[in-house]
Amino acid sequence: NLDLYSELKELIPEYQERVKKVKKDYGTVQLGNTTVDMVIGGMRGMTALLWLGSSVDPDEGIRFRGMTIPDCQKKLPAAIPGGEPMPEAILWLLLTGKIPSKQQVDSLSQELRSRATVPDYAFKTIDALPVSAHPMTQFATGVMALQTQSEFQKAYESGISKSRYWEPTYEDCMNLIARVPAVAAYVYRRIYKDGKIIPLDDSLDYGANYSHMLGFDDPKMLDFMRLYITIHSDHEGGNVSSHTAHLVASPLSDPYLAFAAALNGLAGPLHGLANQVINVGTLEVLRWIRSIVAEFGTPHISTDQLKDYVYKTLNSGQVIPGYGHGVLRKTDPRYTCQREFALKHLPDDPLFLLVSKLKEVVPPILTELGKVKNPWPNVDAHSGVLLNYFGLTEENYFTVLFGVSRSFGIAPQVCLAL
Ligand code: CMX
Repeated sequence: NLDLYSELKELIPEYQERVKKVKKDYGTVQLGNTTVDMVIGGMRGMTALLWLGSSVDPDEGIRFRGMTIPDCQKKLPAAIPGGEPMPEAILWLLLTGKIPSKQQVDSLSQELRSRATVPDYAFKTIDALPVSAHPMTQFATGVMALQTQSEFQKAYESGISKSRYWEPTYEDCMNLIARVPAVAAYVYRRIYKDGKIIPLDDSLDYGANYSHMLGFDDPKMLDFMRLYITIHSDHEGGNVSSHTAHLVASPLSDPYLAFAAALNGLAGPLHGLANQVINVGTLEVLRWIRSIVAEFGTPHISTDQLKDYVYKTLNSGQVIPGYGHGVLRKTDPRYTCQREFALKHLPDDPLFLLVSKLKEVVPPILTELGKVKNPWPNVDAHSGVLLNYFGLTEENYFTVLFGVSRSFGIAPQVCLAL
């Protein structure tokens, strides 16, 4: 099938049958014991949700439908020869479990562009907020304005059969995914630029268009945006944004409501669970790196100076941002692929060199503390420096990029969990 809907129309009834059979055949099988630590730790280490799109192994990191990030980079279609996987391809993979052809991905790009028109009142709703409102508040508000277009809500009110819930849900997911870049880009332009909307370019794919609408047209940035959205799309069900969307969608709240709730979770650094920290991680990392540069007056810092700074941060009672993880016990593959991107495209950037040096200096010091379960870098240790290199320097906005990406991972949960 060239279009995703036709593909899902075949797959979803089979999937629904499979889930029913698993329930019937294995419904009473135990999946583990619940410990006090698990409960206090916010379900950490507990198998608690059916999560189709991705899984996170402590040693290996994320797999999207069984595929590692290097697998995705090798096998998913790219927009340019040798380039990064396209977000459209990860969406197809997340929803169907199949690797799409370039033709299927191009058709999905076209479909998303055709759905991308944002009603003017969504921008006006954002305009009602002070420009000083946090970018995530403005973004979530824009998403709630889009909710008025929910197809699921209309279909439910008109009495649609339960077995067909997935169809208007799918419509909502596709419209939502198609429209969030324009809303998110507007938030950026409104806060940091001239407030003028840069229209979608019909010749560009999803990731490239988001970068273009933000105002960044460097081909390398376009490709980084494709990679960024792909690797941030999902991270199993234990992280706050994915988990929240799943929870909010369960009483049949439509995908807009579920996604807006997820964004509100994404915006909150104070709930205390590891995955909630993901969302402030990038921001803190770049600030921390900038604070190192400010202290020494240059990004060219010796290993000893850097060690001293890491100890100084720890001694002041702070964590080293970008290091450690609630689940992972090795270097995050999302860090590694961004490092490889940097090595290919910006090997001499002084902040990248500083990030590389930190990777040598920080783990032994964290190991020395004797309590840190994972001394290795996570996804957030890298993304900020790459965005900064391409000119997207406003750290407060970074969580919005993460939010746009997360709309992808939510789609399989809400379409297939019904
Ligand atoms: N720097 C200093 N100390 C750290 C640390 C770090 N990077 N990572 C963990 N520790 C400390 C913890 O604070 C904890 O100390 P206390 O017992 O004194 O409270 C101890 O080591 C044990 O923690 P843990 O079990 O290894 O880690 P948690 O699961 O509790 O927390 C996380 C995970 C991510 C919150 C933590 O590693 C951290 O704060 N890292 C820095 C912030 C960061 O990079 N966040 C982004 C995470 C990205 C992601 O999840 O993908």
